[in-house]
Amino acid sequence: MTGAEAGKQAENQEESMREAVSGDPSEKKPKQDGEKLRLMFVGKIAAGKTSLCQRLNHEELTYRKTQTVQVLANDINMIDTPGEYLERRMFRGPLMVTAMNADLILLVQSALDEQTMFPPQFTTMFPKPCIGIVTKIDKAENRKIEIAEKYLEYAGVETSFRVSNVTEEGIPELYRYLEAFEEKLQTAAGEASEKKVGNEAESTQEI
Ligand SMILES: Nc1nc2c(ncn2[C@@H]2O[C@H](COP(=O)(O)OP(=O)(O)OP(=O)(O)O)[C@@H](O)[C@H]2O)c(=O)[nH]1
Ligand SMILES: [Mg+2]
Repeated sequence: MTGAEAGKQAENQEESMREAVSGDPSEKKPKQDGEKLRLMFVGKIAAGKTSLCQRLNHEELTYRKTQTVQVLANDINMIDTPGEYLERRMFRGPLMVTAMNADLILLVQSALDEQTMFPPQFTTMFPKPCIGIVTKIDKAENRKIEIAEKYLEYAGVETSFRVSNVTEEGIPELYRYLEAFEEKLQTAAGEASEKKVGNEAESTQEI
């Protein structure tokens, strides 16, 4: 091996070692299960919950009536509920229990619906933050979209988004909000675990 060849080989080895240690910075690290955001979707039959799940998962829209609670594991974990869970009072208990497994609850209201099934202050039944989503804005006039937003506001959501699952209008804005929410959640979890370690160290010293 010539000196130049040996130099090149050493350079290549160094490069692959650097990659092994730090990884390719342009590639996004796959999320661990505990790092993924868990969303739960609640809304009337045909409000557009499953379609929204498909959009957030970057899937094609395919109609499938949701018959039972569905857990969809992907980059974001999603709990899709059937409209019946909101429309029938007997399911309110299971809805509350299911919400314990979510980080954020999305109340879904179609802008084409003249009425709402969300009673005022509906969000108080969940011990988790709730946001509102107005769907079907591609088909509704502005007045109807505003009414749908009002319904969600009365239900007690923190903020709301207008989307179309068909044209994807509003989906990137919602996605950015969810990413920021996930980041905040991870920071809070990191701080909480640091505090716990600190407290444990203190109590060990006292002993
Ligand atoms: N135009 C339009 N149609 C939509 C939109 N979102 C959903 N749909 C349509 O509305 C219908 C019902 O959508 P789904 O997503 O299945 O509704 P869902 O809330 O999951 O209904 P359940 O599973 O019965 O509770 C389907 O035919 C969708 O294609 C939207 O933003 N715009
Ligand atoms: Mg569905």
